Amino acid sequence: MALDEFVAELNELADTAAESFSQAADATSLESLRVKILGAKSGQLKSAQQGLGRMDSADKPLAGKHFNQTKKRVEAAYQAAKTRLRAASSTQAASSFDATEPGCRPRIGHLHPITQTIQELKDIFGRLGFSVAEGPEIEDERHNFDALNIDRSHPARDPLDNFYLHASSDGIATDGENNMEVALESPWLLRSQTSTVQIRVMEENPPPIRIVSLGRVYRPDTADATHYPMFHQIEGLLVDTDVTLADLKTVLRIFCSSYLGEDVSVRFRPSFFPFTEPSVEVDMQWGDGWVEMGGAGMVDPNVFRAVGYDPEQVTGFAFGLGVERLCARRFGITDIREFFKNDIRFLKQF
Ligand code: FA5
Repeated sequence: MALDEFVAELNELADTAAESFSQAADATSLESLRVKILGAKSGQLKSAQQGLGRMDSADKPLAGKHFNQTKKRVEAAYQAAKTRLRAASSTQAASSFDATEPGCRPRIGHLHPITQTIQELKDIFGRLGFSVAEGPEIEDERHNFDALNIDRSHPARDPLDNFYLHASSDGIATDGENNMEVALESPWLLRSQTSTVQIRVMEENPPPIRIVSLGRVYRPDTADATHYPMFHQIEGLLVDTDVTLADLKTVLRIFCSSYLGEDVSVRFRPSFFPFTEPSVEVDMQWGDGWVEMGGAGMVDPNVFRAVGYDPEQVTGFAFGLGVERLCARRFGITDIREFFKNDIRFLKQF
């Protein structure tokens, strides 16, 4: 094959290919053109390359050079067409955006129902003149037991009924670093009740006192519909002169009606707590029956003495209610374990 003829053939192939690529209307037709012209097995360029073999050997270097230039030109034309079609399709996508179509509503998170309940309880008691006090979840025995008139032999201190930290109630702790048993003056535990905060508030403030404290407490209870090993309590403490059990009942009844939004009956049953005298169990009506919401009573004189108050001068009432049970009562939830499963189908109802 003569060199002139080969060059003319390649030039024509390149012109036609550039023309065809520039006219390709969409990605599918561009792809079939690519296969027809640049295809590795039987594309036009491949067939033209076979002409090289038939050249005189003197012409081969020049012919080869020309073939490579042609190939580059054709490939460049293909790339240009590809870029052109891609740009066109994204403009088309942008112009097909319809601002009047209804959007997908983003899912907005919210506070956990127990956190919402805590905020609402603080609001209600705030309106009744109670301020909010805080206390630590890791406590010493003085605040969880001693100052609350729970003596050393009381079963409430049993290690099986409490989460002691590194320690048993006999004051022996394991020193993790040295792996030795060390005596602790007062072992620590996860508080089993928010009554600890009564002590902390009275230690730091003179009477009168009117506080609520809300937070987590821990007990090794088996989880069931009304129990969980970690739960929340709301503690209330009112100390003044001439406080009576009637005041306690009135405050609790107003609170229950405010929180549950109806005239709820509250029932007191005689009970015993070392830190109140007399003590009562507080029940609220639920349908035809009653549910136990917490304990309450008049602050025991020994508790006043433990914090340096004079029981001849002051009287007071205290109560401690279960927050999960209150929230469950309000929303008709029959199993408090639902609060801790973190099942979004349950949580999103609140
Ligand atoms: C107390 O914890 C006393 N500190 C309450 C108190 C305070 C009495 C002030 C007098 C003066 P009790 O152990 O009964 O009492 O618990 C109070 C409430 O916490 C229960 O009525 C219940 O509503 C809730 N509760 C108790 N254990 C659990 C648990 N495992 N899971 C969920 N709620 C619980």
